[in-house]
Amino acid sequence: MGYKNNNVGYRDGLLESRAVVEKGLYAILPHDGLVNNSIPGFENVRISILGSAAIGASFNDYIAEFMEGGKNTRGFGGEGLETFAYVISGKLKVSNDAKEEYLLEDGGYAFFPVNELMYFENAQKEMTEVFLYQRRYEAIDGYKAHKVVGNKADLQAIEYEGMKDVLLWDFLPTDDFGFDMNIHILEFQPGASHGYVETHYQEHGAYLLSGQGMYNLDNKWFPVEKGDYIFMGRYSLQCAYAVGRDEPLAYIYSKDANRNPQL
Ligand code: UGY
Ligand code: MN
Repeated sequence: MGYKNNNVGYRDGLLESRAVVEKGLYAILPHDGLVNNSIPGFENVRISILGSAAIGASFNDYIAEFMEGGKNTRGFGGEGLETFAYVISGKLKVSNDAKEEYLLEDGGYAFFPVNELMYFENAQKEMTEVFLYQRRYEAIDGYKAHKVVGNKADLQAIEYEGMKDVLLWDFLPTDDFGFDMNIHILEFQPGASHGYVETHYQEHGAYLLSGQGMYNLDNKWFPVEKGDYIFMGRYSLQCAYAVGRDEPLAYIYSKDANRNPQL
């Protein structure tokens, strides 16, 4: 059910949901509960706000479907904000005020540093699905971030913490204090899992790209699948088992990095 698969109207059974929202701690927003939002600048785009300050996140996440002619000519981001876009499927033209243009296809991504607005245009007739992120940049003296544009297919997958059936892709530099966050994809083959229950300061917003899993948040287990969104707040216990039969459990997620907690 839900607007994303055009399956709206009355359902056969009772209303029910897998959603959990523990503000500030963690949340699961299942795909069939997402709603279509209107956001200034986005035209012909079906977009849903996922993570935001209202749920306890220090960032905004969105899932966007650019329909035919879908665009944003007003600019995504703004004063003090850094932005990231990942094309799940389709073709998206991304540009900036300097009129630099990038064509992103499946797996394509773009990070624009603080204050550099991102403009979008669907570059095909069919729908283009995009995960979007923005956050207030935390600057430190002597370092700055730079624009990064690429495609997942050109990145080296890393075996995650010695596990052959768990792969990690890092989209932004991991050795540059100019960057105060990173975006990654983690992919677990069916049956694979984290090696331990993580407990850490950093927060995540994760959009599930494929598969099914059992996700542990705060020592409770939740079934999740492709199209769901998970927010993990600071110190939220977290780990997963991939339980789908056919496809790996994979998600794209953000993680703040390279900064000392504010006092
Ligand atoms: O990078 C991470 O902290 C990641 N392993 N967390 C997660 O998958 N929940
Ligand atoms: Mn983590």
